[in-house]
Amino acid sequence: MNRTIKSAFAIGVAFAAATATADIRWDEDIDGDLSSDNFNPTLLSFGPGSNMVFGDTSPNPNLDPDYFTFEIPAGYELSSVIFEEYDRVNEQSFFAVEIGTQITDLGDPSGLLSALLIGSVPGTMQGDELLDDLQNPNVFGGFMGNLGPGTYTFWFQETGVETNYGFDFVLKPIPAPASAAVLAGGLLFVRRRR
Ligand SMILES: [Ca+2]
Ligand SMILES: [Ca+2]
Ligand SMILES: [Ca+2]
Repeated sequence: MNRTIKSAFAIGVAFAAATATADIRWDEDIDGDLSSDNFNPTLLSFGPGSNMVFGDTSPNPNLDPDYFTFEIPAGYELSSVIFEEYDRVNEQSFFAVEIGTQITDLGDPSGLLSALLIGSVPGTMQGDELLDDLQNPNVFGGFMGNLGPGTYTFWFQETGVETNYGFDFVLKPIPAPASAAVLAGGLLFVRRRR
């Protein structure tokens, strides 16, 4: 490889590495344990596109629940939640979300937007999309469509075994309503006819 190609390649690799790490918003191996206090979740800063969160949880010696909060800015929506990492195949881990900056009551699911068990049923395993399961959960709650602008607190825990896990929360611009697009097209058409 000549020098020019080599340096271009090195820049390409450096850029790829930078973009690959830029969307990791929290990694417990580097950033420490996500809050175990449901009233004071770890506040994460998310941006458009991919927002990855990696952690681990253990039932011993004390249960390590992980709570984190993020804001979906105006004009954006949560369009996908990918179960990026999960190193257990026969376990069911608990995953829940509440609107706002805390999980209000650990013993009462009625404050939750959605609560589900993930990890062992096809469609909820490593690499799978979880937004559909959040919409139609197997424990409690549910909602229609994508999650719009606002503040949300997520809760993940596994009471049986130690588990590594990772999620990718994808924020995308809210598409313009089809009727607005049709209207805009119609106005354009009228203007052109004049
Ligand atoms: Ca924790
Ligand atoms: Ca943890
Ligand atoms: Ca799914």
